[in-house]
Amino acid sequence: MSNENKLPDPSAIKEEILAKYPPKIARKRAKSMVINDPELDQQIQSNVRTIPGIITQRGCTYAGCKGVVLGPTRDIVNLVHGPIGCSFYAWLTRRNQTDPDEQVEGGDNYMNYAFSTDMQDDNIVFGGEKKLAQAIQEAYDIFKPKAIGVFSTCPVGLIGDDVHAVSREMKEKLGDCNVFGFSCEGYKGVSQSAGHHIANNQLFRHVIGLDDTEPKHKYNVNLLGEYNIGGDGFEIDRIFKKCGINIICTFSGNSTMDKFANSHMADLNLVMCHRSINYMAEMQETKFGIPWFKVNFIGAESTAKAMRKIGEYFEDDELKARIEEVIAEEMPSVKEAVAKAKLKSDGKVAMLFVGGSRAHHYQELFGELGMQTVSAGYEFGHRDDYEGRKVLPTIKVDADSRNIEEIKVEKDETRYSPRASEEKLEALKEKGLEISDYRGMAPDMADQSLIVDDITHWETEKLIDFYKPDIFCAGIKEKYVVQKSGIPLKQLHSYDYGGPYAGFEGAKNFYADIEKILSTSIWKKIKAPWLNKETDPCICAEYVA
Ligand code: CFM
Repeated sequence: MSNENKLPDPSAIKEEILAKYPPKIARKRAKSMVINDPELDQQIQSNVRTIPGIITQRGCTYAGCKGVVLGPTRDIVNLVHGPIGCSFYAWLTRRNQTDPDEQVEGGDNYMNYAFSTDMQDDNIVFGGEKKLAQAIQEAYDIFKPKAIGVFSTCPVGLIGDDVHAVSREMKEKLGDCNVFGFSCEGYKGVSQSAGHHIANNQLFRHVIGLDDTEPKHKYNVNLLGEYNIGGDGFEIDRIFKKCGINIICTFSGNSTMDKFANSHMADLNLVMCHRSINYMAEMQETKFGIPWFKVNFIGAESTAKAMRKIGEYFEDDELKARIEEVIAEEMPSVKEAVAKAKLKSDGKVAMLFVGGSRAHHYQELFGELGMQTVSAGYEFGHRDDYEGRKVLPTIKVDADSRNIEEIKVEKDETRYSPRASEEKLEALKEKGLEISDYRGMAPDMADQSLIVDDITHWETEKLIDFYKPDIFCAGIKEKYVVQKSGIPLKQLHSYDYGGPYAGFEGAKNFYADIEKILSTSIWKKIKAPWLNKETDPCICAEYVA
């Protein structure tokens, strides 16, 4: 990515934004709004509580656990212990896809169901454990699934139902069904990030390592942090297959219980979304000796780079040659597509405010289109996602992060086997392959670009006025407000109705969709209703201390 163009200095707009907040809040928000200098180590406050009353983009811990990490797994019954709303609003809205026909056996697919204990007032008053046991039994009787995951919603934690005890009892009673619970109450952490961690822990405890079958392929990897939104995972699978590399398990797009159970037999872990799944990479490394490195399949160039890194790791000339062949086959149509889209996109400006990884990953795709990301941020990333893993030892553990269990993992006495020697890993590092590392988003962003963590609604409005971006990328909650301001919004969570955007084919889809968005003049013709003062008096509010 080019850091050559110096961007307009945003310090005045930053001051203007902060001036509207009460002093204490202004001081706090100032630490989460950083004018980037890629040469400096700047601290970006993140993973802290959202200020009450501020409109945030964030979701809850339950969403991160049930929706994000376990949601895309097709043959685990995901049973939500809670009121029905928590299930209804999490029912297939993330567009994670799965392919239940890919195996002759084990083609079960429960993703289109919404399983809930449907807690009522009397369960809140008298406890919901009996109802939970009944629901597990009922799901088992109807579907005979291999596994049932039980997800706690806020009231479960408040009334003290023990989902783990009920899960243990039911696992014993049923005999051939792995039942495990998650203490992922919505309020448990400051965002969905806590839910990712909880999900990683329980998957590691209850599922990983259950099946020691040796893989039959020569090169075996897991892809961590790829959730198959809009079919991204399918496109990555296609590329790996073409290169002759076997993905044992994708965590967790298009995944199954059996793939998780066998994933510890891989030679290498590839981390796509660092935020949601770095825990799994670390735990598998410690227990089984599987090294990991960061990859990005968003962007055709990044995809080629990731595949080459894998070739380097396996140190096999035949594999490296095959990877080069595949890249050479895929690239011509990519180049053609980007040249066409660039006629519209070159020199345009984007702002990206997405969860914990995509605000970084998608800067690559915009870069390929000749577009610059002037401002970006995560909803719930941690400092390491901005500043790189080098800051991990200096991150302060506060009361909120202490609340999330850190499981103690040790070498597996019989199954630990280092897949690569220390010397080999060192040699790869010398070659520039960042083993067990992630540099974060800030070093890749332009000088004077504005990084904002957990951006607020007020900040969004002011920054749109300041930057007048050609496109704003965020989610459904932001979409219509931004569009009413005359700026097109592309959803980077669900991809609206589009995708895949990963890999080579995905990049072409993205170029075409962005070209379409930039080619329409409709947004400039829109006048926000709140600007029409005669018919719609402006709604304003003042902070009262
Ligand atoms: Fe990882 Fe994700 Fe993301 Fe994420 Fe998410 Fe998502 Fe996201 Mo929405 S796992 S951090 S919790 S890349 S659901 S597939 S798009 S916020 S940037």
